[in-house]
Amino acid sequence: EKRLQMQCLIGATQIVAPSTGSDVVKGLTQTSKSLPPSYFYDDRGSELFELICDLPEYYLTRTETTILQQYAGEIAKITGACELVELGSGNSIKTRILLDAYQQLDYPLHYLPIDVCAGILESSAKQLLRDYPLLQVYALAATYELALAKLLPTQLPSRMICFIGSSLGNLTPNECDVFFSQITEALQVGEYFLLGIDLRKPKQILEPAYNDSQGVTAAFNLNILEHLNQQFEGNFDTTQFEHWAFYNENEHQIEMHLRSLRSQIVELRALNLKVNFALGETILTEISRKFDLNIIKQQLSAQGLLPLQVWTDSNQWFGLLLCQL
Ligand code: AVI
Repeated sequence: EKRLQMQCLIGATQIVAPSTGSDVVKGLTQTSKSLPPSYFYDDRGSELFELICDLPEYYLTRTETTILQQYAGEIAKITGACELVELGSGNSIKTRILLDAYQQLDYPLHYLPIDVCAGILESSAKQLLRDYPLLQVYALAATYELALAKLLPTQLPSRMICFIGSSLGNLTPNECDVFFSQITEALQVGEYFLLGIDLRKPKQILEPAYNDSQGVTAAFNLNILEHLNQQFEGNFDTTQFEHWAFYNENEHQIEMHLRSLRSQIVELRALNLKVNFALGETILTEISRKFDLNIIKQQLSAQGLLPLQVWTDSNQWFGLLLCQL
C-alpha cells in the first residue's frame, strides 16, 4: 500500500535506538523502585488499554471524545490544512473525529501516528487506510522523544502535534518541561499543538477509574511484568504481585504500583540483573497527574505555546487546549 509508510525506531527492527533496558535497570535498582510506563504498551498491554478506555469507571476517553466531537470542526477551521502528528496514537479511534473534520473541509489528510507499540500502530494504520481513501499515513514506532527529533518538514501548509488522552499526566513535572521544549523544537512558528488533559476532581471519581470492578486496570498493570519477562528473559511471577492505585491529593496524581506479595528475588537475565523484593515492597509503574487549567495554560505560554482555545465538557472533567507556537 503506497499510502502507508512505516518506520520502526525501536523494538525488533531496530534502526536508530534499540531499547537497551538501561531505564529498567535504573528503575529497579533505586531504593524506591519504579518502571517507565512506556513498558505497559506491548501488544497485550495496548489491547488492555483499549479495554480500559471502554470501562464505565474510566470516564477520560468518553469525556474527551465528547469534547472532540463538539469542537473538531472548529479546530480544523482554525488550523486550516495541516499534517496531524499524534504521539501515543494507539488505536487512533479518537483521531478519526479530527480526520473527519479535516475531510469535511476538503483538506488533504496527512497523518503521522507515533506509538511505542508497532503492532497496534500497523493494524490501526491499515484500518484507517481502508476507511479514508484519500489518507496518507506515515507511521513511526518510537518513543515521543525519538519521534519528535526525527520529524521531517511537512508538505502541507502547517502541522499540528496532537497529544490527547491525558498522556501528559504520565510525565513527571520535569519530564513535562523537557517534553514541551521538544514540542517547540519540532514545530515551526505558527504551527499547532493540541493537548488533552484530565482535570482535578474528587477522589471518589478518580480512584474507581484506576481500580475498576472488572480488574482490567489490575491486569494492565501486571502485564508490565510479563512484558519485561518477554523482552529481558525475566522470571517475574505475576501471581506474586498485586495492583495498587490511589489518588495522592497533595501531588494531584494517581499513583499506580505493583506490590510484592512475598519476599522474593526476580531475575532479568538479558539485563544481568537480580532484584530483591521485600514483602509489601512496591514498584511505582505510573503516575497520572490531574491538571488545573490555569496552571497548565501558564506553563504552556511560558514555553511559547500560546493557548488559543480551551474547551471542556459540562462537568469540567477534561480539558482540550489548542496552542500555537
Ligand atoms: C495513557 N494514560 C493517559 C492512562 C492514564 O489514565 O494515565 C494510562 C492508564 N493507567 C491506568 N489506566 C489507564
